[in-house]
Amino acid sequence: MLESIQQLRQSAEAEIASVTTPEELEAYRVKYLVRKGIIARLFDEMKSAPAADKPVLGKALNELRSAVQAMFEEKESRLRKPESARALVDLTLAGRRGFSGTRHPLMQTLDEVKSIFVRMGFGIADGPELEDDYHNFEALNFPPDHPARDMQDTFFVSRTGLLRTHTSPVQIRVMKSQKPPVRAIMPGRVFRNEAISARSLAAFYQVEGLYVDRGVTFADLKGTLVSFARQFYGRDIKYRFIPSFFPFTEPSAEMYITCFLCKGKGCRMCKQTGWLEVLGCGMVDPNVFTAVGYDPEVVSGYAFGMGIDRTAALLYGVDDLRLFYENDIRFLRQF
Ligand code: 2NL
Repeated sequence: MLESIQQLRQSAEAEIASVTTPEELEAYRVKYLVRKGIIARLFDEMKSAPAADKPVLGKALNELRSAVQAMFEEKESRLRKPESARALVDLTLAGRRGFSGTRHPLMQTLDEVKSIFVRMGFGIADGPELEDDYHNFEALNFPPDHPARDMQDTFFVSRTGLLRTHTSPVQIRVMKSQKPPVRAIMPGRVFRNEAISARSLAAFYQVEGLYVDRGVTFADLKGTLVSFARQFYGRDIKYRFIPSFFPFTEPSAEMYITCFLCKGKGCRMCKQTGWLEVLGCGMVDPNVFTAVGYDPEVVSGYAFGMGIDRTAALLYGVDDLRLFYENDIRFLRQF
């Protein structure tokens, strides 16, 4: 009888391993564990065994019953709560707030500038960041060895190949490929060999604009740029134009607006002057028209340029331009 108890234990172990459904588990229970099951029957049989064998048989049967009971219970809990179910969502937990990204502050600023000019009838033009000496300097009235080139310390990649120092070469390409009238802005990245600091970067964004037609005057320039500044910086800004120099415009000017932080009284942002420089501009130099094949006796035009990084820094009160490129999520989430 001891042997058949041993065999039974082996078959019970083998059978429990093949149980995969609650129905099979119930059949297992009925086979081994109920009052008329195999184990109960063995207990009955034991009663007719010789008295001397009873303690050993009883012990073996008790062990068999607890082992089968344990295997049954383990399988039962596993079937009721499968492994995969333990990782399922707990519907009683509070929800977690999802994190969605935001537009980068530089791109928000660029988009706003673009949309104002597009509403005023400007197209948007694009061009290569890797340029040549002709499009970046020569056609823009920077003669070879002219000191104006020193203002833009340039990354040369070969004798004439260079990273554009402004987006003006795009305007040269646009004028060379189409006849006047031309009215477009050119946003993009530009590169200068500057020592990187809170106030200057070696790679930054710029938007330039150009309007060429018969009879375009400095009054058109002012009207358009003042309208832009009012939409971008606010209805009630005051402005001033101060004479300046650019090789590709004559006359040239810098546009200032009253500091929107202190309203012109003088503060840290405007360095106590009450004025903020917002862009450079001027009437396109006749030499530029000649270079692109336009007749300066027939057409005239204005052009302007502004740095987006500086503009965004002004607008958002950011005091270090490098923050825009570190991509620290704690900084970017504020915009
Ligand atoms: C500034 C000033 C300026 C232009 C850019 C330009 C382009 C052509 C012809 C004439 Cl093709 N002018 N661009 C003109 C005046 C100023 O930029 O401070 N930029 C950040």
